[in-house]
Amino acid sequence: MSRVIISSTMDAPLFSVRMRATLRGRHLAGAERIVPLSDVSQVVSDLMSRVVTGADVVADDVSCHAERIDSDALSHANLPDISTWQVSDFQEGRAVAAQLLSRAGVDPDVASRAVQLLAEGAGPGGTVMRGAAIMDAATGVRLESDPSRGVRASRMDVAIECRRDFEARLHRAGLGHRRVLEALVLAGKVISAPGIVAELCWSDDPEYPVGYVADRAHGYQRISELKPVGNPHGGRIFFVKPGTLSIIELTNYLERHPVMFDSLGKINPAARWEPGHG
Ligand code: PML
Repeated sequence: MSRVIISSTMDAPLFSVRMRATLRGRHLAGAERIVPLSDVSQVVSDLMSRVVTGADVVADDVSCHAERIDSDALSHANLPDISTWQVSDFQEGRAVAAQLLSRAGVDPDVASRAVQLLAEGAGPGGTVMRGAAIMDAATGVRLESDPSRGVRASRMDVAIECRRDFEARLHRAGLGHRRVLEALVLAGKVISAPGIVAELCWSDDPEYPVGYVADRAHGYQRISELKPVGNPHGGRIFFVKPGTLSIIELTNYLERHPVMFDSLGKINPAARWEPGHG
């Protein structure tokens, strides 16, 4: 029975629905989904209602855009395994992040500098970037063409028939916050990109100190604290192995190539980080 539903949903035309909210030109919130046409209006309404009911800061410009996806171009992929490292404070969290990055193949010195860069604000003059920085994993050279906009990973989602099950499994594991699934899906797409070695991320939401390092071999590795609560700095850095893809091709893949996830990886219980794990 469920097979019939899955195949009929998969055959329906799919739309990428993307919401973005700004205040005086500054990015406030964004979210996106890939859904069949029949779900577009509900998803538009869900995404728009986040802006109304969400933060204490009210946006002055909100746009929601729906665009048909070319189903022949759609890739299917598996979400990475999830682990959570409990650390005592953000300083330890940042040291763990640097170790996880170097375990993934980022030069150790580049890894430490990258953590510091995100802590200080990777945009011009220490501002928070709108998208992600792209960094050469061996040299630390910044490669994105616009250092204030960066690159925005986009056009990825969980297959609609899997969403409820994934949300329920994450909820049972204590990972029901919507940021977890959203970040997991984004990281899943980023580490599927040719030439990507790892991703480092923590939120610019002052109330959300959790962040992660993701790489293909070790999955989505959450770190319980990467900044003190109240700190508005955050962002993403994508580390690349030089010479795999041109930055134009990589950016095009990350921003435009649609990826749908139809399986959730293993969810490991949270564990304390002990020296030697790396
Ligand atoms: C989590 O796994 O708890 C999400 C961490 C990163 C959140 C990034 C963001 O929402 O901006």
